[in-house]
Amino acid sequence: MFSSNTVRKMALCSLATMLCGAGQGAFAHTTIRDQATEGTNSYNAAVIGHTCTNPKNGAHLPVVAQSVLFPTVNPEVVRSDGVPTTLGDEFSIKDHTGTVTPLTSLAGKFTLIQNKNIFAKQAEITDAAGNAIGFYGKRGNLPAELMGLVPFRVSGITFAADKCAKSLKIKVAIADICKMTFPPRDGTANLWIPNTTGKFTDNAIVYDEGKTPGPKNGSPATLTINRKGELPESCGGVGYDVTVWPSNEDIDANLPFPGWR
Ligand SMILES: [Cu+2]
Repeated sequence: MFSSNTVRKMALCSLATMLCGAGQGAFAHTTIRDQATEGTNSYNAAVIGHTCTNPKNGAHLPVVAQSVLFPTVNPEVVRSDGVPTTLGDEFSIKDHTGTVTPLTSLAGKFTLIQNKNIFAKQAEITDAAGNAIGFYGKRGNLPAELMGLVPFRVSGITFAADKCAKSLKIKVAIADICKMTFPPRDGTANLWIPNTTGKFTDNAIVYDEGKTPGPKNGSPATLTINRKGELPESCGGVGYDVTVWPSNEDIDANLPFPGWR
């Protein structure tokens, strides 16, 4: 017997004629459009790959709102070789005056680009210092059979010349909302977050079919920034990837927005 979640995932797969099983397909879920290269500002977008499906009858609902959150509150920074590190050890950022400083936080490194083709109301989500840490859109309408692009800018991030990071992978927490119910239930929103949290408790809208519920087993979007050129000679050809994950407290505090909290 199919669970409602199985039926929902099957409906999503047939809707977009895509492989949903692995949950990582280029056209599955909500993703980040492009990989970026270190050192230059880049123009990117959140790609809404599909809308919500009512688990009872399989009906597809338009996306009416969205929240996008970059990890800034106690993020977990993980090196693929297991060596402990920090963002500031691996990366730096150049401000508009040309001053280079260690990248201590991702706050303020993303800017929402106005584009009202989906959401009539757009705003940034900011921290106490006024830095953008994400953004939301509401009063929107993305029909179920279409895909959506929500553009934003990423500040140029530079890789430390004496370190061996090949890429920076930023895990982005996203909620695509079809009904403004809070907390969301299966069918009212799709949650692209690492795992369930204190506020977002429904396994059915966090984990793909067949995935074991648990830490980092959800499907957040990934923004990848790649090192430009070869690794430094001192790396001996061996590099690693650095992944930044949002904390549960960050998601609970900052993914909700006025009208959906
Ligand atoms: Cu999907």
